[in-house]
Amino acid sequence: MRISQALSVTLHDYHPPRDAMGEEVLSGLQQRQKTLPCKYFYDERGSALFDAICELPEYYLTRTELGIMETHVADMAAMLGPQLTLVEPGSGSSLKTRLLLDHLREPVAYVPVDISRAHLVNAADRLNRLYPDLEVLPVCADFNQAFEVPAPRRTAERTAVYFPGSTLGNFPPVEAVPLLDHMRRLAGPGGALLLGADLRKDRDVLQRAYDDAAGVTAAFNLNILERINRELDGDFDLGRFRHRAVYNETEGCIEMHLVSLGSQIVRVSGESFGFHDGEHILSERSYKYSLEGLTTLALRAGLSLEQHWLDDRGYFCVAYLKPKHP
Ligand code: AVJ
Repeated sequence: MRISQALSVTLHDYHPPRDAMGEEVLSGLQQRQKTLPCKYFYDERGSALFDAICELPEYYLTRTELGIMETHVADMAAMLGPQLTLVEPGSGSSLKTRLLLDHLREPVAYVPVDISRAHLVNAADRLNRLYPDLEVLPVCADFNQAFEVPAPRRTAERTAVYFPGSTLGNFPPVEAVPLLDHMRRLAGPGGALLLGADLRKDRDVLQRAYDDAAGVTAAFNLNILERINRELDGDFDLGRFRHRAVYNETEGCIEMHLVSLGSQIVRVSGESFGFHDGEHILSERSYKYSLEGLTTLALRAGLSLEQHWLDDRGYFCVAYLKPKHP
């Protein structure tokens, strides 16, 4: 871990080495079902495209979650309590966080954790200027790997982990349980978790949210190939892959694919990968939950769902979770 000064904030840097991406990408492409880890969507362009996705009419998630937050933020802040250290894994642009910060009583520190360093530092710097009484302590890390929450100068009453945006949905249940368990440990025995989760719903609504008319999600999906070309010496022909989003009803998840148009051979870091016509790379899974499913998942991670808030259509859920055995 490196500690450095970036803009107005001190950065705790656990950024994985560059070859970590190479290893994960190559091993994903070597599998029978070729896959790419979705965390690598978020280079600078990918992060900007994701911000654009959040504004799309079809992408109801961000808007709906924000609506739930706006309506119930006072309740949430009351449950979270005063003098908090708020940790946010996968903080991105920290858009929803401000609403929460504005309602918390005397929050002590905000710890945004993100893999995209430039995006993280900019967001942290902005918040640091906006909230002079708050200690903003950005951590650059893959939040699924080990990192420590930097100690704020003032001691906090408790630690809460804010995990909005249905980021949890990117993890299949076998990975979601250890991840939630990790967050429970970050929060500690007296801590809490505020979690945003997308709920199961009509297939067409879901598929449109991941295959918008303007093609922003398609550009977001294809951008991972461009990143591989640039950073891992790849030669993907972006005109020969097509974006596809399908709802897998059995698994309860949206799958994003990159479909090969024709048979072709692609080289990445000196290795060759053959594609036949119509073969696809699985680039992202986005799990959708039922309330019961979410409750059981949380229980398996030692967390009990104490309270939850929904929008009128029941599209999205924000849940307040506490360690089962404090
Ligand atoms: C950032 C994981 C919540 O799954 O909805 C948006 C990512 N992918 N459109 C999601 C995403 C395609 C997003 N999460």
